[in-house]
Amino acid sequence: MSDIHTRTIHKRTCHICEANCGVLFETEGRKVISIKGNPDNPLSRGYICPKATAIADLQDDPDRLRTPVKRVGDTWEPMEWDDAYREIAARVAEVDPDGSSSAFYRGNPSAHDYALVLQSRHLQRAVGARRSYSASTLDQMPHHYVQYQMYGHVSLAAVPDIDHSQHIVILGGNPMASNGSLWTVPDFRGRVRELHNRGGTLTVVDPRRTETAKIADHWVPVKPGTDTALLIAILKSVLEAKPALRPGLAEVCDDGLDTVREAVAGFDIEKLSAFCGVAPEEIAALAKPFTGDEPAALYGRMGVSVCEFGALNQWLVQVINLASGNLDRVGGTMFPKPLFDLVGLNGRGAVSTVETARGTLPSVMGETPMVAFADEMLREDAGRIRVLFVQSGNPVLSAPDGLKTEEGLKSLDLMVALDPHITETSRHAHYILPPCGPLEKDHFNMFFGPLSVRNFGAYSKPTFEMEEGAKADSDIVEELAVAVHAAKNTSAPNIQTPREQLDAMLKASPAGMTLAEVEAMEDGVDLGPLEPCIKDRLRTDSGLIHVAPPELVADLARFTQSMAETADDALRLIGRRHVRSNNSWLHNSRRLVKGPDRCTLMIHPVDAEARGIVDGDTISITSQVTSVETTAEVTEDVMQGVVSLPHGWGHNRKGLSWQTAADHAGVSINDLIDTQRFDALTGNAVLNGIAVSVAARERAIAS
Ligand SMILES: Nc1nc2c(c(=O)[nH]1)N[C@H]1C(S)=C(S)[C@@H](COP(=O)(O)OP(=O)(O)OC[C@H]3O[C@@H](n4cnc5c(=O)[nH]c(N)nc54)[C@H](O)[C@@H]3O)O[C@H]1N2
Ligand SMILES: Nc1nc2c(c(=O)[nH]1)N[C@H]1C(S)=C(S)[C@@H](COP(=O)(O)OP(=O)(O)OC[C@H]3O[C@@H](n4cnc5c(=O)[nH]c(N)nc54)[C@H](O)[C@@H]3O)O[C@H]1N2
Ligand code: SF4
Ligand SMILES: [Mo]
Repeated sequence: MSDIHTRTIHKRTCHICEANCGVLFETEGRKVISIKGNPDNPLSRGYICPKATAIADLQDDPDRLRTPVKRVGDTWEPMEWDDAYREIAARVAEVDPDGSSSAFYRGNPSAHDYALVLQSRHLQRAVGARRSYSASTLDQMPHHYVQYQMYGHVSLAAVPDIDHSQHIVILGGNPMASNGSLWTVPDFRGRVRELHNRGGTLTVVDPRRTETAKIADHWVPVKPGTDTALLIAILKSVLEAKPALRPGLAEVCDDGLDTVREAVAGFDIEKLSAFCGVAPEEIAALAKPFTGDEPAALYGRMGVSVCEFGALNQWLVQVINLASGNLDRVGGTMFPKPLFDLVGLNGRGAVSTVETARGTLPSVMGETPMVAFADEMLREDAGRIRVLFVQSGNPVLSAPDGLKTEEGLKSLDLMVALDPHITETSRHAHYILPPCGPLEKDHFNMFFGPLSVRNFGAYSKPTFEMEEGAKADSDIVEELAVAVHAAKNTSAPNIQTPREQLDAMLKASPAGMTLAEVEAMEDGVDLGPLEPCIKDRLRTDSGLIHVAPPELVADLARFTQSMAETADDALRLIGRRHVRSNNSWLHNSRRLVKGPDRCTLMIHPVDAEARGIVDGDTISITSQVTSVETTAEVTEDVMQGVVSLPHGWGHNRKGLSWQTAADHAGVSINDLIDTQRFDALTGNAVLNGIAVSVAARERAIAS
């Protein structure tokens, strides 16, 4: 802990994104003097991105709430913690004693707070809430679904071994901005430089010439939502070039590859090519790394997950890596064996269905899809959500149809938000419970070890002592759980501290270390590069990879049908991430929002000209749901027929606490997106490829 006069260097893991970089915080008292990358961290090797500096802004944020608050009319009244717990618990017991009308929504920062993940389960049990929603059905359910079906565990992911690969092909991912997702790959730029130094190649398939496409050897534009065609075409080339599985893989696979071969045989390359807008020669070039012998990895991320065929796409990605012999191969895609083994410690997860206001929907990992969220609050029958806990999330800006989500939130009998701010979402809460600053919490990379490009784990101690009266997220949910049990007269279980639970789980993982041992290694525990290990990792009953799960093979027919539908000629709206932003919640950092407005609509010059739009014009974007206005950015970096607007903006709502964010409001892309479209297998929302018209503001809305 720091004392007021001395400067101290603290080592921690950055909690903002999945890259999990090691950071050095130099402090004097409670002041952060400098923030640098930790060169001794074997995973991130000294790299940090500009967002790391925002950690000091988050810690010192003058707008952040310091006590619980309660909404009274149009104002917020500060409260003591015990009073807040008692009042909330009494309301829970009164409104929904059995929990059947209660739900939780967990946002993205939850995944970066191991202690909150562990303790939040206790609050949900105390409330008895059976419905869980999270950002996962806006983001990644196709990955979990396919991992469950093929490998027998929702968390068993094969990640590209970029440090030893010769060819990396990325579909719908932009790690130069996102720093990698479901692929913990800090210093992506440096790792690509090394790939290039080895004579390797990087290819990016994306409707936008992204920051990643700009450092790649090839950029292949693709029509939004059509990657399935591209993937089928690549797979056909691979199956032709490599009719049999390589030894080593053949023994761990069932005979599903024959089924796959039959299922894709009828697809015609010319038709696939016309559908996705990628020429047959381009498709052949894309397939080449996978028909040759050098190690190669195919990786598909949000652009191919948050669409109508998310699971089908992720399955095809896996099958291409498998059939080309690159799965479980050095330089191909491999299963990490982390310090903390989610796969070994937890049950396999589940794939089932759930009854909702929208009828029966898929349910992966026990969740209800976010596309049903607003309707579940607005329904009028006994199934209505009446009590909602929003834990570190901002669904008004992050989930489709923000306006409908707000209507839903307004109809709740009790809403409790765990959030440092009065946000677009939490402004509808009856109570907001704010956690301490990020530097007052400890950290462990629970979910990201299993996704890292090295076998790795790291624990960081709190950098600062807790401010007086402050509480960590995990303490808040635990204390509230106890209060709810008391109000309902149910007996509270004996709840272990997060550290005790982490220690037990670390000991039960293959490396078998104690938390004390891990904590002593402040640069992280490096268990070395990824290694082939598929035999010990598979969790299917048969012990074999299910190459052709029937649900996925059957989904090819749904895709064939969609190819036959006539497409309209509307512009297609896609999202965009920027390295200085993170979803909705870093816009209160002055350091990060400075510079030109980032919430612009990128539009190709030909599309702009056709509408009389010039760069910098105020334009309106109209979808089925509503219209929003923003500034046009005319650029060839987005393909013709496609427009791009980032998500996470739209701080133009009233009554927010984040003043700097409100001064850089932007508009919310999710106000434009409806909840009707989703991936039929996983219920994941469709957030890209939205039909819109764009017009200069002064003119009538027409495209
Ligand atoms: N159109 C479109 N929509 C998208 C996406 C897209 O690409 N396009 N991306 C989707 C994806 S991938 C995701 S993950 C979701 C994210 O969706 P959400 O997780 O719902 O949204 P965030 O914007 O990350 O909001 C995080 C909230 O947590 C709060 N917060 C920050 N730190 C802490 C903390 O330490 N404790 C607590 N209690 N709260 C904290 C912030 O103030 C903020 O209100 O958005 C999705 N929405
Ligand atoms: N700086 C920053 N970093 C972040 C975040 C952030 O908001 N800002 N968010 C974090 C979170 S929660 C997540 S989940 C990850 C996401 O990490 P990524 O998936 O790497 O991030 P995106 O920028 O959403 O990349 C998706 C890409 O898909 C493209 N795309 C859209 N539609 C299609 C399509 O139909 N086909 C193809 N092939 N491509 C398409 C988009 O143009 C975009 O470049 O990033 C994380 N890291
Ligand atoms: S890439 Fe940036 S935001 Fe992500 S962990 Fe590293 S420093 Fe933090
Ligand atoms: Mo995400």
